[in-house]
Amino acid sequence: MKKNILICGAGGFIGGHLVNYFRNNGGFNIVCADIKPIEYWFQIFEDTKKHSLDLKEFENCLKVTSNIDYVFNMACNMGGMGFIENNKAECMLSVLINTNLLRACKINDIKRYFFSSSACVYNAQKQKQTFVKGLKEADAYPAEPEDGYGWEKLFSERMCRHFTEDFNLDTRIVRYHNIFGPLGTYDGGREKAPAALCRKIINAKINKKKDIEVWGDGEQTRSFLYIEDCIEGTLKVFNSNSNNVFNVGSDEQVSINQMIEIIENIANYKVKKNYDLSKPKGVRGRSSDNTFIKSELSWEPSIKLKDGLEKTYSWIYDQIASGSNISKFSRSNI
Ligand code: GKE
Repeated sequence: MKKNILICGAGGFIGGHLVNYFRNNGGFNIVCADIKPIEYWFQIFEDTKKHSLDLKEFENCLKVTSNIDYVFNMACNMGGMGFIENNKAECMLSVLINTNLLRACKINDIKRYFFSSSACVYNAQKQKQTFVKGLKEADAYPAEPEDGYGWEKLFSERMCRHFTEDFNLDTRIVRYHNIFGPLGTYDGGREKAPAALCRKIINAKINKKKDIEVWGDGEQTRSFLYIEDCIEGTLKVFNSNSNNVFNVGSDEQVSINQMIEIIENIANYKVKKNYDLSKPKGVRGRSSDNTFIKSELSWEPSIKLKDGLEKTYSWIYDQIASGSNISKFSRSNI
């Protein structure tokens, strides 16, 4: 008997790649749900059942989880710092998605529930310097997460835990650390730094411009995880027997200026960096400590930042060169 899998947020970046993973690793009936109209979904597959509906509504959660075995909640209103710093209430409303999905999963007796949390839950005091020590899972407490988005993710992690403890709902949780790759947002306001800086350098090269705008002073540091490693780590955690929270992130920490240099080399085009300190900067330094997932699940990411950026740059270049600038990947209002 084929198992039935529901991917919430299937119209988005990570959700779309997850659907594709399950399509290529057969044996599942795949049900997709996303608030966006289907024509705006980043990846649309004929051989999946698709629902365009708002999962903040309990009735919709009940409907899509009926007769489902496994649920992946990849759905939330989010984006890079440019979005989450300016849409704190909207990001917190994603708590309705996770809450109502958990309630519906309990009623529909789902076998396992996956929640996509974020590195934005980590204590801000531990991210005050550049090239900080990698964040371990315990570093989320004492709690001082990113305002808005980070608090929702941390609260929703705890709700998952209590649904496991009180109602025996089997849950899995990962904290993603800035996932990037093709078939994601690269413009419009929700994009994160890797795609944004690829886009800026591509546009400078195409238009023979010599400079780009960089948010902050460029010395802030991050680690960035390529989408293929993200999917692999996600399945490692989902298929494990552990209800613990796991980092799914890279420990290859770089400054934004260093990432720009990697992209310049990919583009074979040097740019002058105009730093705008008024733009959203987020934390000063962040990276993933992968000790726990390595010891528990014998897994760690394997794709280097440079290799992931090459694939991402090339995909964004094709999008821009083909004139699909108004593409669904460069809109923020949906
Ligand atoms: N988005 C963007 N666009 N960021 C830029 C740009 C630009 O053109 N230029 C420089 N940056 C800098 C930002 O100021 C920030 O310091 C750093 O790159 C990373 O920004 P980001 O990728 O938008 O987001 P963050 O890593 O700060 O935070 C994100 O973390 C994720 C989890 O790791 C969040 O926005 C969520 O997307 C998510 O929680």
